[in-house]
Amino acid sequence: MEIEKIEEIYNQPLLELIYKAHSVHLQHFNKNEIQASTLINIKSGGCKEDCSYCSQSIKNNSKVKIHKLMEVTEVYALAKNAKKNGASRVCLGAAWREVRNTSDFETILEMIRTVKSFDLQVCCTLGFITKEQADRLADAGLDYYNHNIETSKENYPNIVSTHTFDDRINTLEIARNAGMSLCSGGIIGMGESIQDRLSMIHSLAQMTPPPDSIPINSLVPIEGTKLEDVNSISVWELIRTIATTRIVIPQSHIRLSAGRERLSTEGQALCFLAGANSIFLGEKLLTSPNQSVEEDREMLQILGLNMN
Ligand code: SAM
Ligand code: DTB
Ligand code: SF4
Repeated sequence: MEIEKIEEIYNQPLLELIYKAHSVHLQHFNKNEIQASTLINIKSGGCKEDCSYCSQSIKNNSKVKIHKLMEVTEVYALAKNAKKNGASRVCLGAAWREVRNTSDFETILEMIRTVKSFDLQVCCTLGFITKEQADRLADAGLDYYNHNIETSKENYPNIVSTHTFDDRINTLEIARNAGMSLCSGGIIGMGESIQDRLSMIHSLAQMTPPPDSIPINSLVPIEGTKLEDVNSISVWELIRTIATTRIVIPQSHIRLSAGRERLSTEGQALCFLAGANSIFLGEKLLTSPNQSVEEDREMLQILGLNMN
């Protein structure tokens, strides 16, 4: 779809936009179903990249604890808990620029097998990977590889200087060619223009096929990061972004991701009405808090949504 057409969709009257997005959603998904993934930060902090939003970059001054790779036994306990809470997928996140072929990589393969033993889907977000690593991850049973494009190609250099937008597209291709499903989306509320958001949606839509899972994060302004003082975007802009993504990319799961904690139940309900059908479940995202499992349970009950 041309970017001008995406712009028209984004700018239509809000209620019409939500109505159309909801209709598209119902054509492609079972109603009242929501997918839930639980994040585990298997390697925290100390990343050499300079992503300006990220608390785990050494180029930022946030007070995040630096931990080496977690033990497999910890992943076992956390995955067990995620299963108990009703998640269908566990996402293992590592604050790395890229995966190295040390014993850490073998440990990650073991973690993947551990998560799978609970009959959970597993996703990894480990930074850049080579073709050989992608094949080994897929062989270990990795279902999804997450690598967000974050923003538009045009805005990317304003947000990150240590790698490029095309580097990220290349990693996504490597993961896809190894047979894994893709999870890729971005962050809004980093000071980007509406045009940047449209361009990000356009880039996701142009992938063949688009990622199965599209996380829409709204910036969590973390103390010590370069973006700590950026004003939060309004929930209406978030709803517009979700609804436009739903209409342009009808068949993918759209995850209402970071930034959910600051939204009311009413705000989140509108995001679901606009086509979001996935959440992160659990007290913590990677380094910042998420809405609690108890609050999520209550919210899903009020809205009549079931986790699948
Ligand atoms: N290092 C890997 C990478 O960059 O792909 C994986 C970990 S990285 C922390 C995972 C994702 O978290 C990023 O791609 C970004 O979209 C999201 N993220 C990080 N900090 C955030 C923040 N402050 N607000 C919203 N999303 C954030
Ligand atoms: C994604 O798109 N968002 C998640 C996950 N994929 C890895 C991470 C959100 C991180 C929010 C900030 C933090 O907790 O540090
Ligand atoms: Fe953070 Fe990932 Fe960027 Fe490293 S590469 S600074 S972990 S977002």
